[in-house]
Amino acid sequence: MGFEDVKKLWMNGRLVDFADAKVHVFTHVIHYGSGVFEGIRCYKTARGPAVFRLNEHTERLYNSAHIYRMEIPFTRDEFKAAVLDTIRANEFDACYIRPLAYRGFQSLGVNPFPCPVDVFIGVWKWGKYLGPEAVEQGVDVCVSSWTRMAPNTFPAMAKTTANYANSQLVKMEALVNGYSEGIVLDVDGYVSEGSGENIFIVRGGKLLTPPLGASVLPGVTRDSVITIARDLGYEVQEASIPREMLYISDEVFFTGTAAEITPIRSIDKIKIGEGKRGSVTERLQKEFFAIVNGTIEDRFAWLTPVPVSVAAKS
Ligand code: PPE
Repeated sequence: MGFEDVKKLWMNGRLVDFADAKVHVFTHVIHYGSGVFEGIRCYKTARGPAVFRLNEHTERLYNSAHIYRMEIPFTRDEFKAAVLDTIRANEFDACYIRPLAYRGFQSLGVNPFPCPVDVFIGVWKWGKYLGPEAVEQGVDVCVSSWTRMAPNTFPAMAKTTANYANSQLVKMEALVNGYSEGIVLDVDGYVSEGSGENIFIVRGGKLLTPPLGASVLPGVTRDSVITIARDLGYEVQEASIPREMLYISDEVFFTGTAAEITPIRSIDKIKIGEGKRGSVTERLQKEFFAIVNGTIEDRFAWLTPVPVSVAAKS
């Protein structure tokens, strides 16, 4: 996985050695999925490492905690500074960032209230999520036999560890059947998302993506792609997508922090479009990667540079 070069993690306000970043087995989150988290990427640019949409990820983390009645014991500014500190302490020029706020060690039993809210931030080098070729070649996926959690069961707008029980069922089923990923339908049978990605379809030059009511995570990459696409002159709509519309789309792609923009070339062994990355997907990828890698102007102010002179606490 590439944890070998991770030197430090941030835990509850201080940087600790990788080997010391441990929790007790009686920690509440292990038993009851009482954690909220983020996945963020830091990209290498000519002007040094830069974190992609740190403000939006921070906001979503605090929103997830709010939904679960968790008080994160750090301000948003302290949290953001901690993310930058952690990257710097590891001397990474590019990495994946995993913050997690969770109910800690105090007592067991479903009631989480007696447990403290602990926070850690880990970083590591994470390459291409769905394989090294995926971003150019596209991936072969299936529609899952599992359904995404229904509204008013597990809130999809909260990125909680508990939601990933459903994601794991989707992912494992896809993998054992020889697919890279599964697309999961919502409780009404409409397209929701991938186990760890949002999804877009392209038909007649127009983009469609499921609305937030379809039990999707409000993806930061989803929002970025909507913004970039509109800026480039494409029409984008949030709309319910019936399963069969996937098969007759010109292009389908996943978006996510880990997956970035990954084309889908077949679904349930049905070829999508030409069976390879489509031109709209490629155009969006080109713009997205140019922004995150800092080779064109950061016109939406999405990058936070990692300052070279932050004093790392230890
Ligand atoms: N839906 C789900 C279920 C999801 O997990 C992610 C991110 C997204 C959509 C896209 O959201 P965003 O990253 O904000 O664009 N999945 C994260 C975790 C993947 C993992 O295996 O862990 C990620 O991409 O970081």
